[in-house]
Amino acid sequence: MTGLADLAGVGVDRRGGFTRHGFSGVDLELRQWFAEEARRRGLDVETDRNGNMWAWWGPPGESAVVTGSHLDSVPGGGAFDGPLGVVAALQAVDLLQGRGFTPVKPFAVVVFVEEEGGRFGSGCLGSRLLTGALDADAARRLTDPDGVSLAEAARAAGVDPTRLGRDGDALRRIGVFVELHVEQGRGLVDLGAPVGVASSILAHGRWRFRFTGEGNHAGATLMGDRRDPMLAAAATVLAARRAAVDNTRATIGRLIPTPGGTNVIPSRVDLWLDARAHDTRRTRDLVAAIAEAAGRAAADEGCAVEVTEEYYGDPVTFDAGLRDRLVDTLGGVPVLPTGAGHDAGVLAAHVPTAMLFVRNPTGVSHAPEEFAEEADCAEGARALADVLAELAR
Ligand code: HGY
Ligand code: MN
Ligand code: MN
Repeated sequence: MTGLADLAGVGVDRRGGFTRHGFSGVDLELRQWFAEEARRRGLDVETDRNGNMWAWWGPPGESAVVTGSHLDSVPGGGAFDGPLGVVAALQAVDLLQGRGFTPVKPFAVVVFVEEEGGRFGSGCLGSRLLTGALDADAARRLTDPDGVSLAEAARAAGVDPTRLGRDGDALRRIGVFVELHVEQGRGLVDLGAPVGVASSILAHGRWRFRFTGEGNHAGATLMGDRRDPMLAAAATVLAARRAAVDNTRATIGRLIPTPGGTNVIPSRVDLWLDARAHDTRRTRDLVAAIAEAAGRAAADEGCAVEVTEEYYGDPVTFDAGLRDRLVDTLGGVPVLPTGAGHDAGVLAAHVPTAMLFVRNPTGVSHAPEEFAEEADCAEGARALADVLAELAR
């Protein structure tokens, strides 16, 4: 897809894949690309108080038909998670304009900021600020690994941090939201279909486990004299694996020792748990079991542990009427759940929301190997155009 090719050189991570974080220099390049692409199509671009970008086809208005996704990525992420939804939205505008279609309802393409939470740790940052799901003061205090606050980063990107917060005007403008996304899983592959419609999203959240012990010398400290937080952290990683049963999911992809020297017993180890399940109770039970194991492991090593919830999203069931209307418009396509969170999942609590998925041949995502065939991406853009025409007429 041409749009994705435009972005192939933006935010390339030397470890593989892409690292594109919100309000970063890379994000600025992505924003400039989106604004140029939108203006080339005669769309009027504005940035809302939370840094989300809106490209309006015709005058902004309430009850708009809105589509779009995000451009940021996880560290070392793939090329499709997020950008495919934005590129497909722009291509859907091309298709509709090519058909001589003019939306009767207000119509916008949106790019939400920092959906992955890769920089500030809080997922769906832009959409949760917009809906009020994330408190503005708490957001302003978020910091990245270098200690830069969201307020500082937003200001550097031209977004006034004092205005971050619930945006009732923007929310009222959304009549319906449809997000196209590369499937993160093998549902469509196994069904042999290029496009599908989402039914639901797992409950999911992120918790920081901070283990503190006693920093010391790797050679001069006998094993029996240590209070090594790395051992408690390691035991917790294994406990998370054991606790994740009955289709619940526990992942620890990020673990940071302080100070992090090869010949240094760390004084502190931070790890982050991503936990997911079909409902809130099972998600919180999973986290509680892992936290209990962490407490035991810390005590065994003469260490302490502090667990902090950094983000939580309830399970989502998409609007059944809208879901079925999309399936009908597309002549009957599969309906399938997802284990991945999305801005659409945040908006679903406020406005009728739906998602379209594009087949991912391997199902792999959040990795450089993430992929979707050109033909399936084009099929997705056509499906999105058909759905938007149906909704905007
Ligand atoms: O983490 C997720 O599920 C999404 O990709 N942000
Ligand atoms: Mn993602
Ligand atoms: Mn995504």
